[in-house]
Amino acid sequence: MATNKDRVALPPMGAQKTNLTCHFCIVGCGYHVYKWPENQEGGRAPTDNALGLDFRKQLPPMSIIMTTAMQNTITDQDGTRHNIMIVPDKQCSVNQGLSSTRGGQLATVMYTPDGVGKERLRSPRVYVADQWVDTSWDDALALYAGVTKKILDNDGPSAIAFDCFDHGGAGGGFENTWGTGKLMFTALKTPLVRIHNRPAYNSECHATREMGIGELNNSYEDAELADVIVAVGCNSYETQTNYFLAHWLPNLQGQTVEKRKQRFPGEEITSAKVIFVDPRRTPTIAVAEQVAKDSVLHLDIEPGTDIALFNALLTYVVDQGWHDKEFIEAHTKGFDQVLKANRTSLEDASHITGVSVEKLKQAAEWAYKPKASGHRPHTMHAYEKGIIWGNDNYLIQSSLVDLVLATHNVGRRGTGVVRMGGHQEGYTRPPYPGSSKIYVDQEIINGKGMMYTAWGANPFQTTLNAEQHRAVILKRAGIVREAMANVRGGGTEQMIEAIYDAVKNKGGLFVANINLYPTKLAEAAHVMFPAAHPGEINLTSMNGERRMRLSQRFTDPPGSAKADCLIAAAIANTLKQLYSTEGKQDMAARFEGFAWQTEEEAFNDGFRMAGQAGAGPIDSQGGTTGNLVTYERLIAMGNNGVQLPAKEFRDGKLIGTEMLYTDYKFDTPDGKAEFKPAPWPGLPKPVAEQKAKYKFWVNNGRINEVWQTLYHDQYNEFVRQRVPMAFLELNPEDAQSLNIASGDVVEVFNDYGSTYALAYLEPDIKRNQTFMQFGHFNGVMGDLTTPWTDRNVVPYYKGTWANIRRIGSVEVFKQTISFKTRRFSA
Ligand code: MGD
Ligand code: MGD
Ligand code: F3S
Repeated sequence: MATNKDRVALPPMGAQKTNLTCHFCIVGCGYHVYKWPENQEGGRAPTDNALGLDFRKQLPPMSIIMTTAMQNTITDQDGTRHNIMIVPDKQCSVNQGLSSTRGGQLATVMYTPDGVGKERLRSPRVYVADQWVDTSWDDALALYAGVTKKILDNDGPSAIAFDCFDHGGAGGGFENTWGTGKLMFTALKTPLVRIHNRPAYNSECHATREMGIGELNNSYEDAELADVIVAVGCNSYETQTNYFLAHWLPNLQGQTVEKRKQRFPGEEITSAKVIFVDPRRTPTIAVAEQVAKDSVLHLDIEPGTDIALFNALLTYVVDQGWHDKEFIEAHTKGFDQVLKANRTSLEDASHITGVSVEKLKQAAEWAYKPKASGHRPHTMHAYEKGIIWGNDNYLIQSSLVDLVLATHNVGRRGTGVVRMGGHQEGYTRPPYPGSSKIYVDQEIINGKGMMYTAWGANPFQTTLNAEQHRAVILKRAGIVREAMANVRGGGTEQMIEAIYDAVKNKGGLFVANINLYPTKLAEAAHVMFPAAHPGEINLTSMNGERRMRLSQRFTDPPGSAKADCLIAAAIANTLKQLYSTEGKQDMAARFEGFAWQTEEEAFNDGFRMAGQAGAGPIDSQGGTTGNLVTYERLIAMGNNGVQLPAKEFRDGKLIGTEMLYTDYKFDTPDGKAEFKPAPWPGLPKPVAEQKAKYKFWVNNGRINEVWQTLYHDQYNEFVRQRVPMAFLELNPEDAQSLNIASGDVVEVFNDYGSTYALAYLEPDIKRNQTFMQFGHFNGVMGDLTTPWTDRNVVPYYKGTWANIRRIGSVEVFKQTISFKTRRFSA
């Protein structure tokens, strides 16, 4: 195991060196990959190793971050074995040489037959009778495309469902969103599509976009320039780690004061401050308090009450006259109506949010009161899943951006109202042919749809109301499995007939899984296709400051795994062939345009051509930068890439855009930003019902060590030993009353479902509140979430209540897991 290695082989001079953007979170840290033959090793003198560092003596602190997890030995398809080392790039402006506990293991998760990737899909697989068997691409494609065609011909595209990624990084990228999008929307034309993290094909940011403000509008440097950062529902130390460490903390620690003075001459510059809006004292808050206690304010609101908070701050700020009247007058519309609709006193807000009037006033003074020099503070507002998956996504974002607009905290350096982000972005697709209001999970639960393809997504561990969703899919997929088992020696045609009969007449659902690993979806699926991730393929994506990079291929995918865009092409080409053979040229024509042999060809067809033609981004702000950006130019730009939209190519360099809206031309037809009314709505009924009935709020989300559904991590001893089951942080006094100790397994249950979790006592969790890790294969939190969504079908994943019951003690957990507080207390 990588974790047990006790030495690191240095890359020799001449080792192959390529760029890799960490394919996990939005931050997109830059890494270098060194690759060299297994039997070679560099020397310790700086002239003897490719890192150019002198290992003969103690290196100065932070010269390089290098751990054994950053090294691996891989085998290419020609049988040659190579050492690889994947180390953070000091010259990358994003991470400046830092790695996270997740990105620090990029080498470890690369495929090896006996390492983390040992369970990777290496060839297509079909479910025959009662087992998974490997098969050829031709066989699996004939079955998948055959069923698709039968349904398309007889029942139309609306019966063909997809749950598909829409982002950058692994399971995404501009190449792959284009490839899948072209298949789903131009060729198949199906509207029954949901995005991997929500049950419809919609945006996470309807309101801000309608208000004219795209959600990635500043640079990471703006966090270094801000006087105040308002961090709403984001736990950035654990979830956007190196953005927080390399750009927020230096500002909080006063290291950017000189830079700020130079950028804003004449302005009063004092130590920067941060205001956290989160019901929970997060590890991020604990870290910030460690380094700059007096500069941290925590507004520990009652769950789901952000709207009342922002409305009260808006009301107070305007009553104090701290708003920017000229900006409002010149560049916005709707201010007066919103002021009326959102009016909330500090006292009322205090009552709703549970935060004292004094604290609310202090927050307003820090963030919005003009400085002694008369200048308006530069206040950056950052938000993520605490409000995106919060109590009414649309209204919260409206109320937040209302406050931001009134105080002119957009379009000026050191400001911005931005998503902190989840994955990198990589959106480029033809227009979606349906209504963004189709609640796909409910359609499936209600028996609609005949086939369902999960593409780089795992709804079994992550969707809302997950228990019912899983139960229905398993049942419907079981009908198809039974029908398939009865076809013996009949060939593909007969199999397609049997499947079609099961989905048409018996309520069945044909399920395909296109993934790196089998995952829990294998319990339902009938066919699986093996995908490849960055490093095994070339892939472009952009990070949270719209910085686009190319991750270069440096090894082969396992077996016959392929880039998702090439899987989409293979499906389309098979369908084209089937229609041509039948003489249906009009249908065959729909599946034309997939003759790509490489990821680069898909990129040139998608990002470059479609971007140029203005394909509307749903969840990305790449802009229509079209053919300025090529693979060759991106390689030359290295790990610093270019911030989209790219403006020009000059002197061998791509020139990008640091901040949006500096010209105050917002994304509305008349260019004016639009205030939006957002009166406080209370909790949604199904959520309020659970709250009335059950004792504990089950807050939920991420922890540092784990990436998403643990698709790699579950095979990585380092992570699996730490987190073998979903953590449930709870208050020690609550735990005592339930006779629960750290390391106990507990049942968490409500009207929607029941799941198990690993109790982790944490004094910083308030009474009657808990925090459960989402997405774990061993304890699915989503089983407890209500099916409620807002008017745009955006879920409230963070809001549900449940009861807790001790199940028992698992000795191995108690013996091997540390239950030390994760809050870095002194
Ligand atoms: P992931 O683990 O990211 O979870 O939900 P998902 O997106 O379903 O799933 C990615 C899948 O793609 C994995 O199975 C992985 O093996 C596979 N994969 C990785 N790389 C590739 C690739 O290159 N190609 C292909 N084809 N497959 C690949 C996550 C979702 O969960 C998210 S992002 C959010 S923000 C939501 N958050 C959330 C929450 O906060 N609370 C609760 N309760 N539920 C939530 N659900 C949502
Ligand atoms: P979460 O843990 O989902 O992470 O990044 P974040 O949004 O930072 O939730 C953030 C916070 O919302 C929690 O601290 C929670 O207490 C708070 N919250 C809950 N309810 C409310 C509320 O009513 N109001 C407010 N203001 N806050 C509330 C998510 C991001 O992380 C995403 S989307 C992805 S896809 C990536 N996933 C990921 C991962 O799986 N692991 C790690 N380590 N990092 C990741 N980074 C990315
Ligand atoms: Fe990777 Fe950097 Fe995020 S190392 S997980 S992109 S903080």
